[in-house]
This record gives sequence, structure tokens and C-alpha cells, in this order.
Amino acid sequence: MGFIAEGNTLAWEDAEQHANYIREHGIIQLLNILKSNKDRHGDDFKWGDEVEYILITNDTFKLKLRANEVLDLLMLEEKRNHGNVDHLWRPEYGRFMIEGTPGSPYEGLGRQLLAIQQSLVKRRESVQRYLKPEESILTVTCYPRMGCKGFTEPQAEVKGPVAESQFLPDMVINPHFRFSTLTANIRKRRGSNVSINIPMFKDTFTKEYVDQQTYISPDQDDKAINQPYNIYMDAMGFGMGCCCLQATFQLPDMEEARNMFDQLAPITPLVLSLSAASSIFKGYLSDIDARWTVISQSVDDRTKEELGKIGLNKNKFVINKSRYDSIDCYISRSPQFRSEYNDLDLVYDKDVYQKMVENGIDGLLSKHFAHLFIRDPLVIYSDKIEIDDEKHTDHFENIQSTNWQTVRFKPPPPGASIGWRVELRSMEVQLTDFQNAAFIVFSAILVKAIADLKLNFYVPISKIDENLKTAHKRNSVVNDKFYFRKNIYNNNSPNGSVENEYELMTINEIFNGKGEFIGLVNVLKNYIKSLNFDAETNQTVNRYLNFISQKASGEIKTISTWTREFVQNHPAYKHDSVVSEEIQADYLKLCLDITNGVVYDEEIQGNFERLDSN
Ligand code: GSH
Repeated sequence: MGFIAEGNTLAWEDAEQHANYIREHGIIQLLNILKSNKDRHGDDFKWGDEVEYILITNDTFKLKLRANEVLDLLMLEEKRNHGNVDHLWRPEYGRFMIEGTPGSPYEGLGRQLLAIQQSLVKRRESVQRYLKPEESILTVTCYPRMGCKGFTEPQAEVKGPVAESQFLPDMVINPHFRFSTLTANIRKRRGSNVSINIPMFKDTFTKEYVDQQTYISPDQDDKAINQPYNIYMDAMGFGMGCCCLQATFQLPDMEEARNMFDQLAPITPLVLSLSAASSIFKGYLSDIDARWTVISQSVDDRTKEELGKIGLNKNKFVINKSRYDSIDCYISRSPQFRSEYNDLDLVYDKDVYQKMVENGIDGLLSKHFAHLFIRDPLVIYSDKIEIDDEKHTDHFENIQSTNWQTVRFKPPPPGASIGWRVELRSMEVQLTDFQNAAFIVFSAILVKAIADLKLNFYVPISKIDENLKTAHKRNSVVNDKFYFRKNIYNNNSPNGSVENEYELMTINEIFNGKGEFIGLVNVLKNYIKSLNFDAETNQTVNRYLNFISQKASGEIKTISTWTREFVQNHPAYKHDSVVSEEIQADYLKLCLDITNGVVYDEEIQGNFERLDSN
């Protein structure tokens, strides 16, 4: 869920002048939070999921730009019931998007796990009440023909003043100020439109250059755009218009949350590969299977100085990654941590670091936040600049909530009963409620098992980055190998070389076992035995874990692979990588039918959802 305030946002020219003030006070606010919460202990294991949906027309299969109206009605219910509702609904980037979470967090494991899928089913029903007959919601990660002619309902003009995109009308952006301000300010800060370039899948008749009509402004990097077999996209909406599945976990205290942040970081590329659900971008079959890099490029606000293309003058740092990227440093002080794991040359603000250390914060955590604070605040509300740092954390949240990393370390908000949390952000949303429930439950059990069994997933952070790249490859679940620890039970800091601690393994080996290692799924199956679930919970949870296991073995296809094959086998497909309106319509119709239980497809559902409905 985003950090959203009411008020007037500043255009970049004005916002820029307040950046240092926001950062300075953001740090004061952070220090206040740390001071009052560093000794907080004993919070319960509470957690929740976030699912993002798109709204489409079920007759013409266009993106329907009306989710904001539906959201208003859903939020009105929340207001009327004083927050006492089964689901919470929040805005997301697209005017066609909506985000749903449980009304209150799940607590612990146990029979709660039975409620999740039901909650997801009810969430859909709850939205459905406010839809017109020709409208439906879907959980597809990326709308295939985003940015193609006439892809929205109603149709709208491109080249609007906000995104200045030649493909996406400004109308696709959620009308809340935050989203258009983010879009315009990212563009203005970097000095040109964002430039998203991903490889196209090369089929027999794929043209080397498909976008020759593309207008490239003089300040754009035309080399990147004009490569052969390239899909070029020029607006934030191509990325932030993608949908994901996230889960947030509250841990008992700061140290456990720091440990969980570290332990989940190596998991993020693995679950991205496993949940991969996006292989079509801007109407073309792409050569990647996951959304992450597209979003990363879509919000990359780095200037030429920050990219190292010209010398530093106005900006302070050369920065190696986009704001939406993998994490750059581990933060835990657990005995499992070795300083060698932090093997990236971390870019961080030395002044922020100094200030934090002077205020008694340890070096590791200070570096983490000093790294987040190398970014400028992008959305500043004119009426919320001078605020009471003792009572508010808006300026800290401003920086924190626009550092979109694979995992997020979340300190307690002021004045609430909420504790230290960690958010897992890399998974792609799945088509059905069963599939999403399976990933959510898998994540929750994994988190609890990490905490209780002290599982150790540390690999050098540079290896996580390599794994994240690998996770984008076509069908990486089956075709590729990922760096993973040989021994996940190693509780003490070993002395040998770090290189000997990990090896390249397939997703199947990591999840289903290799040699003496029984695999993550079996680790979790053994772990839940100790939780003494009742028979029903046990059966349901095992079904979810078996689903994950079969996805890892490739027996059940990723949505990306399945989508790719659907297109390639479609009678209208000309083997030129083009996903026409006709193909998209048939594809989305099938997605809808599977979601609604009208069609069953074992390739992505296995036998599980059939069992489920019995
Ligand atoms: N849809 C995204 C994904 O597929 O990874 C995740 C959602 C997201 O990052 N949304 C942006 C945001 O700022 C909206 S522009 N969210 C609030 C936050 O990260 O705190």
C-alpha cells in the first residue's frame, strides 16, 4: 500500500528546492522512530497480503479507465463502517488498477491459513458488486497490449503533459495527485522521458526494427532504443501499470525484522522466477518472462550525472541502480551474517550516515538508510513541508516509499500498535485465487520457519543481483541455475571462504531437493508438522506447498511460459512476435474463464484447483 497524503503536490522545479529540507527532516523523523522503537519487543507474528487487480471490459478486452470510481465506492464502505470491513482497497498507479488487502492482519499460522483463499474469492466478489455487466477484474501482471493503438476504454489522446508519452495517454494514470506528480517529476528530474528497452522474442518472421515510426527526442539515448529486436516503452505506466503480489510480516522486534529482511533478500529472485507471469509487453512477445526490469526502467529518475555519463556537478552521487531494484546491503547483526556478504560498493550519503551513527545507530543500519537517502523526494505536498518531527514521519516515508526494492524494512509508524515489519515485493500476481493463496501461504510459512528454525540463506549480495537477472530469462525455472547456499542450517559465522558456501542450483533443486538437501518445500513440510495443524488446515497447506513444488519442477508451467505458448499456438499468430488484438482478446477471455472456473487448464493449475472445488 502506498504512502498517500491529501494535498497539493509540487512540480519538480519547486519540489527540487525543498529536497534537502525533506531529507534533513526525514532523518530526524527516522531517528525519532528508531529512538522510541529500538527496544520494542514481543510483537505478535501478524501479516497480510496485497493483491493488485486490473479492470477490463469483458467484451472488447480493453483496459477500463474507471477503477478509481469503483475504488471510491469501496472506500466509502470502509469509512461508513469505521474501518471494520473484510477487505481494504487502495489506489494503485493505473486508473485501471486497484489494490486489495485483508481488512485486518492475519495473526500467526494455523486455521487462519484456510481463510486466505476465501478472502481472495470474497475480495473479487466485493469489487464485482460495483462493476457494470461489461466490466471484469483480472489478476494478470501485465496487460499485453499496453500502449498499442486504442487499448483503453474510453480511448484517450497520447502525448499528454504529464507523461509526454507517444504510446500511453495520461488518462491511464490514477487521478490522485501522487501518481501524476511521480510520473512528471521522474521525467523532469532525469531530463527526458524514461526509456524502457527490453529484448523482443525473435520468431521466424520477427522484424528487426518494429518501431521505426518511433519519435525519439534529442535528449533520449537513441542507441538503447534503436537496437534491433527491441521493445521500446517511454512511460512510467508501462512499469507501474504492472500488478504484483506482496506480503508484509510483522516480527517481534527490530533485530528479528533485520534478520528477516536479510533472509528474504536471496529468496526474492527465486519467487520471481517461480511466479513469472509477464511475457508480452506493448503488444509483442518479449524475450523476458518477468516485469521487474520493466518497472525498474520505468521509474529510473537518475540524471546523466548520476548515471556517470557526465561528471558530477549538480548531483552528489553516481548511482548504480534505479530506485526500483534489488537491495544493496544486508542489515542484520545475527551471528549468521558475515561482512563479506555485503560485497557491493554501497553508495550512501556520508552526512546522513554520520548523523545516524552520532545518534547511536549502528553502522549497518545507518548505511542502509543512508543509502535510501541518496534519492531525492519526488512528491512533496506544499501544505506538508513544515511539520512536527516528533509527531509525523511523512518526510521519512517520502524517501522510504519511493525506494521500491525487492524487500523493504519497515519501522513502526508513529502512534499505532504496528511493530517492525518486512515486505516481500518481488512476486508477480497469479491468475487464480488458489494460485495467489499458495504463494501467500508459502511466504508466510517460510518467514515463520526462518524465524523459528534460524534458516540461513545468506549469499553475497552481488549473487542476488545475478540471480535477479537470471529470474527474468525465458522459463528460468526450468532452464537456469541460481546461486544458493549449500547449507541453510549453518547458524554460526563460518570461517572458510564465502565462495565455498554456495553453488549454482536449479529452482527444482532449491525447492525440491538435491542430494542431502531436502529442498525448501520439504523443509517447510517438516516444519509445519511441529505446528500441529488440524487435518483440514494440514491438507490445505500441503496442497499449496505441493503446488509450489510442482511449479518448481516445471510440471506446472509458469504463467509466462503458458502465455507464450498460447500466443505461439494461436491460429492468427504470424510468428512475427506480434500479439494482435484478436490474440489478446482470446487470451484475456481464457484468463477470465479460468479465473471464474469456467475453464480448467492443468498446465497452470495442475490437479489442485479441481481437488479444491470438490
Ligand atoms: N505494482 C508494483 C509492482 O508490480 O511491483 C508494486 C506497487 C508499487 O510499488 N506501487 C507504487 C508505490 O509507490 C505506486 S507508483 N507504492 C507505494 C509504496 O511502495 O510504498
